[in-house]
Amino acid sequence: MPKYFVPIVLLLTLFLAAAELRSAEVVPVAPANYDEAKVQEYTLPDPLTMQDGRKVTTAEQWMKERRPELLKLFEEHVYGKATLFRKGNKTFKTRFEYLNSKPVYDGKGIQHQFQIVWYQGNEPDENAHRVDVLVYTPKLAVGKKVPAFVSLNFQGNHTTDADPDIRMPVRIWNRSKVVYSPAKEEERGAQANRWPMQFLLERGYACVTAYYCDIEPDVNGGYLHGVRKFLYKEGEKQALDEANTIATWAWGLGEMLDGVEHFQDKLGIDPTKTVVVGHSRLGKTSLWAGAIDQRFAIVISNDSGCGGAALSRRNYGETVHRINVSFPHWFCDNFKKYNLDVNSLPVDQHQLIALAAPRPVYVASATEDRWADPKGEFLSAYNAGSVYKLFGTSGFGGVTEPPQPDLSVGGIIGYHNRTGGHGILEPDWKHYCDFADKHLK
Ligand code: GTR
Repeated sequence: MPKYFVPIVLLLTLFLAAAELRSAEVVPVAPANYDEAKVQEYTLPDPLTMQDGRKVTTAEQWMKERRPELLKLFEEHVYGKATLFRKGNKTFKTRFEYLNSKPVYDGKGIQHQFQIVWYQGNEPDENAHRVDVLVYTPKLAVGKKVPAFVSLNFQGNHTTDADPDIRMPVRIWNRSKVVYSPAKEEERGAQANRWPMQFLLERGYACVTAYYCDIEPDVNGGYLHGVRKFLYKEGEKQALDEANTIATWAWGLGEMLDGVEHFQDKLGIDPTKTVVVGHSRLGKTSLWAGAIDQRFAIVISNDSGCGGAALSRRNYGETVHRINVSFPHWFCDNFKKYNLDVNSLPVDQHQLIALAAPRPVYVASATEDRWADPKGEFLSAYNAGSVYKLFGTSGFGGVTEPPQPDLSVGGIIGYHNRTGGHGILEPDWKHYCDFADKHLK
């Protein structure tokens, strides 16, 4: 063997490894495009064509074959499988503990609080993981039950309403480092403009909310500080197609619904009439929750953008590459494979909207929220229509063009584009109540 052979092979290997690293991770993220003329051409995968090429022509075929196939593709390539949360694999238990109630808003409603307790062993010990759930229910005739919105909040239950008795989270998690600080009294009601509790009570809806970081902190590496601490040991690497934070929060929404079912008489909520709704990253979460848990009667996405309602194939605003670099802990690791080649993704987000079928589904954008790509969100809603047609429903109600701002359009798939920026405000909630009135009451 020539004496330079070994060093040359070594150098070559090092060079190739470095090149690999560069292409996989270090390619700079392209600046966001906001020019419609620069949106590249794309072909959307057809919701009604099976992977083996067969056409889906009946509602039954959709439910039995295509829906499970798509769900699996979304699990494997986008959100991750929640295998470890499923019965039979679950290494922890769930218990619900009712805490308290009192009248609110001059007797218009009742505030309830309960806890979801996740624990191992016979009884919850100091390692148990607890999530406070806050519920506002309209005052009702005894024995009556109302529909409810089920939704996670960003900053703690105490920020949704200024009421002094709302329990504060033990930890408010930082979103860039795995550190937390205590909640503060002055934060009470700080997010009340996103949670018009009195309005919802007057419209006859209950609202069920919990702090999303109570389920699991929203930070890379935070998974050992939420419910997934029961699933992994420190340093243990999860599989490329395993659930990450969005799938964990989505599963958590299902646990909240279990709690509602458990306490339905006390809370006065009809668990067959729940609307899962979320804003932004929590809108991505509500769409996924509605897909994996068909007990949610209506699914709503508010300004969810990339990885939510917006089509992944449209390079407008936030892209798959950008989101995976900024938030590596949100989606399963397989999703990162599409950073530089989004057209090879076997699914796109209109198929996620279609996973709500035949249930009513609603997508909302905001005119100035270009990062979330309002047009891409509209197109998802539009392209989900073919699936709803299988069920003989109104689908998108014949809508073909994005509507003027603030107008709610559609059929069993609804859509609006609120004037203004990224947020979930009373005008959005008004449309959600109108939509739910139409489909639930
Ligand atoms: C942004 C992110 C969006 C959206 C938003 C939010 O930074 O790029 O995808 O999720 O955060 O959740 O507020």
